Amino acid sequence: DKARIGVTGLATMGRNLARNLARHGHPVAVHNRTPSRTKALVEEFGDEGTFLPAESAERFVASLERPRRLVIMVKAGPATDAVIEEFAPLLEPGDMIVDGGNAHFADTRRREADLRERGIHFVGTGISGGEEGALHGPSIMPGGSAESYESLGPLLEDISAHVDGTPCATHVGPDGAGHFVKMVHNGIEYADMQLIAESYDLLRHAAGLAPAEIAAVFREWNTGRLESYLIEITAEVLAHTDAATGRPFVDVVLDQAEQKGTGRWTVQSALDLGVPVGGIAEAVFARSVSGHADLREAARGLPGPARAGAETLPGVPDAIEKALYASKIVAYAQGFHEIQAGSAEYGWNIDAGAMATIWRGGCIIRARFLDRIRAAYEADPHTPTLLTDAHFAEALGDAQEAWRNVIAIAAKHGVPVPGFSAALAYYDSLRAERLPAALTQGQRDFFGAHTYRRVDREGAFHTLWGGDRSEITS
Ligand code: NBP
Repeated sequence: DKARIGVTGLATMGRNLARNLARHGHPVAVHNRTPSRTKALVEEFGDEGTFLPAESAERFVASLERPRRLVIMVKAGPATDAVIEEFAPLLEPGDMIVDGGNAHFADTRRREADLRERGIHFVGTGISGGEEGALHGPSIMPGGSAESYESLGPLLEDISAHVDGTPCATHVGPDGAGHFVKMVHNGIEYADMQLIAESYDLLRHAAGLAPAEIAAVFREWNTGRLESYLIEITAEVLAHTDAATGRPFVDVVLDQAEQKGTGRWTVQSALDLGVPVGGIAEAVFARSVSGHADLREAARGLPGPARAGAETLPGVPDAIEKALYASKIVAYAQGFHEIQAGSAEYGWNIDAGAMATIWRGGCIIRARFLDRIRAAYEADPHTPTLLTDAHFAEALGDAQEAWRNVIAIAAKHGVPVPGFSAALAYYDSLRAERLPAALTQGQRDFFGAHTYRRVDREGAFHTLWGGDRSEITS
């Protein structure tokens, strides 16, 4: 008997994905460059379902029913190309290669175009939720052809997370659309985590609360509109005590955040697309700043306010909750703007509301909040920004005093809040009647004759700055 699907690359992710498929009753062929991993998987978990182990690429491909569905779960980058080159010659027109790794969408576009010429469907697929998600139900974001989704969709939806009976998997769009959306998902995740980190920092150093007390605040927030996986685990981490020292765990962890690159890609891509994603960019930069131990060491003695420490500021937790919610709305609005811009640029026709829907389960940013985003797109599928949705606009209005006060308190006490500040600046920029960009245009025309447009007439104009300062049309 043949396998319905095959997985090659059986490290943490591939192995759990294969087990997930087997547990759902799908016979799964398994293969890994180093055969010991394949053996170990079957030995340990062989009784969870039907596994068809193969040592060689040929045997692996031969064990798949046609059209073949082959999932690659190897280290993203050159390894993915190597594996494609190993398997593609063994496949036939109509077969499908699913790349479930964290590939850059530009690589996915290149691979898809190449394999399409050879008659093979290449399905770059974002898979979110880490190893737990892969095993128990991830959020799955497949790109590639609509035809391939007809064949793969039922399998992927079956093993994905489900929320209210709806699978957290859907066809995102052609070629690199799936990996693009997964990338922006990760960028949003960076922003969300940064905003939570700033909230913690303020509760600690402006409101003077201890980690255990802050854990209780997050636990409380998790019963309201901020309810989410990230808020939940924040409470867990803050409540944890280090066994070796008896100190709060958060105080024994080196304060230098690392990153694997998808947040950076989100910002790089946003720059290419001309989409302002300041909240996401500040989150990436905040990790970068934290890692510059040398700069931080050199600057440590610079003057500034002492942190409030034990000084208790009444009402601050509630104000921070409002600032966090408002800033979160902005970060997500920026991420969704990037998705819509990418969709327009590459002709993907992505349904933004459907992305919010499949992120509700399985992935790191899963949250009640995503239902609100889905509803916003249901109300107006073509809204230029989520900020103007009735629910979000009301929340932003309600947060005004708190949001501004929190940022002022942070500035006063020397607590850095780049995420909160960037979010508010974006909000104020969008709603401003006039922006100082008019002055920028004047400067550009002055030093570079770059021309400007006028508010009262069509056309491009230039002022003769070095001459009699009369205006000419250009
Ligand atoms: P890794 O990213 O650690 O990759 C290890 C796997 O790649 C092993 O199976 C290894 O085979 C194989 N491999 C390498 Br490395 N080079 C190869 C080559 N030239 N030819 C064939 N196979 C090769 O595994 P992972 O952490 O399970 O992640 C898999 C993918 O899923 C990655 O793209 C990752 O970015 C993505 N992802 C990971 C997570 C997560 O939480 N870990 C979440 C979402 C997505 P070997 O056993 O022979 O060395």
